[in-house]
Amino acid sequence: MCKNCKGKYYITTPIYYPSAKLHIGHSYCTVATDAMARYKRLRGYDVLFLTGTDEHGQKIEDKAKEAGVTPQQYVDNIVLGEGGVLDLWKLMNISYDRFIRTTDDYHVAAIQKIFKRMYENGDIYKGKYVGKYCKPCESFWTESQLKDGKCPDCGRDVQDAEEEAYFFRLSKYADRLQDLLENTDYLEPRSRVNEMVNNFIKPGLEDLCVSRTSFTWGVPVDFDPGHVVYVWIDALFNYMTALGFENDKYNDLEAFWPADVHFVGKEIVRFHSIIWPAMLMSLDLPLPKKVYGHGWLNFNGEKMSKSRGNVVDPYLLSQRFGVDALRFFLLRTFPFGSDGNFTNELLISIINVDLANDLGNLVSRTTAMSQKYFGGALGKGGEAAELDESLKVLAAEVIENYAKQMDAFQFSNALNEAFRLIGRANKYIDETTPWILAKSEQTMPRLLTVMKNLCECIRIAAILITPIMPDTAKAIFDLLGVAETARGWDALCYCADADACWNTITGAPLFPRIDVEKELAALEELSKPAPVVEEDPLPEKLPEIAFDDFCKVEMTVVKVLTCEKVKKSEKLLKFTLNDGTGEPRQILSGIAKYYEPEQLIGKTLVAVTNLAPRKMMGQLSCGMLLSAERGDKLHLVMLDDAVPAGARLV
Ligand code: ME8
Repeated sequence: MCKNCKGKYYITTPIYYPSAKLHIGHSYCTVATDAMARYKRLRGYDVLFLTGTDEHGQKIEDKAKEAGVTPQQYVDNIVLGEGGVLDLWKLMNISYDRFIRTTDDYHVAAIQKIFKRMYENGDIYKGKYVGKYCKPCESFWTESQLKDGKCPDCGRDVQDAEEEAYFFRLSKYADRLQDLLENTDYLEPRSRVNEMVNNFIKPGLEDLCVSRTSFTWGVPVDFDPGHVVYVWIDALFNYMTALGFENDKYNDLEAFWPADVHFVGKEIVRFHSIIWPAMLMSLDLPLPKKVYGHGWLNFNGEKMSKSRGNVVDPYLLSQRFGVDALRFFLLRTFPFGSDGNFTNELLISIINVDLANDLGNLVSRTTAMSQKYFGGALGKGGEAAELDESLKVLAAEVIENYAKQMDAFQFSNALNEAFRLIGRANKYIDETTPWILAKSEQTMPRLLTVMKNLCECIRIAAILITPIMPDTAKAIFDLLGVAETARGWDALCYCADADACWNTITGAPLFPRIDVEKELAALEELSKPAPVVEEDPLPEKLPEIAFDDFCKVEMTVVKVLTCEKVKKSEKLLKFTLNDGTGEPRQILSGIAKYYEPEQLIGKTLVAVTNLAPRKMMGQLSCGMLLSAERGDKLHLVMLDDAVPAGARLV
């Protein structure tokens, strides 16, 4: 380990189901994990931050079928495609170190070995499963676990399930699990411990069904064809296979396992605090140090879900407000362990109050005054006063509290601390009235010190917000001309004395104030689901014809020589065409509604050239141009210009 390194730190997010595009709720956990990873890096830890996707299971198989693609194509599109999972994490500035997909070969092979090891040590055995299955949650339930006959997690209907299956001896670990939850800090917040112990362990843990035969999109049990491994075994072990457990792809197990913390949403705490440790116990492996179950983000008081049509789109919000503002909002507004209610009003208000008024204003006032009174250069000298001491004392207190809160995953409280310093600095401007100090030569030294104190408060606050708003912190450092070496945790000691110097510049406001009414209206408009375009009905089917009948139609490639509207007709265009014979051919076509004549000159079209000529509006039409029609839309059949005039369609 390097001399300055504080140690290893391994942190994970849940791996996401790529069954639909991710929404702001998914971003919540990943942004929190990213902030923690950045904080630990700032503190000098060697961090490994893992995220990824959980790609197997019946739900994915069903969705792929619906979409008419293979399950692999389906997940590839959501993970790698435009606007997919990887794009979203890039947009949200997620600094993950490793990304695992459970369809990765090394992971699949490792899961097969893990399953076999538990089979061989007797913890997995073959039996028959009779019970209930919730497809959306990929969860098995016993009759007694159901809530009003429905899935206790999501409240949806469950289906009967009966099949030959493998079981994991979960019951065997009940006592050890209860001890782990009750007598260690394994699971946080503590409020979740009672729920696990009282609702799941005390009523009696039943053995867990860990294989399925009714679908194929999963990791095959290699010693019993037809069975696929239960998705949660496949998914949970990602935390270890991504380090090299039972595979040669990576070699970090010794350095990073056990994980320091798994961040997970509250509804999957059960899997992480019962099934996961039990399987690790079965394999005699060290347990992760902590599982932290965060709350849910609802939207306007309701659970966010695609079927309700109320999912909040992180792309849209980042576009409107910037990624840092969104990251800040998520971590500043909702205490990490509790549920939160997302509303657009709240988002705008937090941006306006904290970011535009407090932080943004402090930075722009300070840089503007530094420019105005000192041309941006705050050199040596100055005159200190007693009042300055209060800033120094507060900064030390804020730094200490901030660290305590971050170490306890309380992002909201930690940010609160940083904003106490920002608020105090704003007040310091009002107390010291720099614009009055600037009026006299005699008070200029005092003004110099006031400006240095302001810069120092901002620099310290910027270090503290770095994990949450990395781009904003950098922008602030650049405005204040802070050296690289003064941007890290080790530079968190307050110094605004006579030797301190700054070279500030001014820039555009960091967070312009948002017009609430206008923005709410714009968001409402932009969030409206795209209008459903009703497909025109298919044209009626025609009776079958003999091949000979088809051969009677002469279809020839033609080039448009001239094209013009027919006088007094709204419908007709008159074409002169080169049909390869050397003689121009005239055809009238009722397509004036769809094309401007000039658009068509030079185009390569297809005409029926053995149709009996007929007169239209007094002019002769020798043939018919082919077009494709559905409902009220029409497109002329156009060919590549390389196809020569006179070529016959066969
Ligand atoms: O659970 N608010 O994947 P997932 C907050 N594949 N968090 C939310 C949320 C919301 N509105 N909606 C979802 C899975 N989440 C499994 C994990 S780990 C070995 C396997 C959170 O895509 C949810 O709580 O359904 C979970 O932690 C995460 O998003 C991924 O959910």
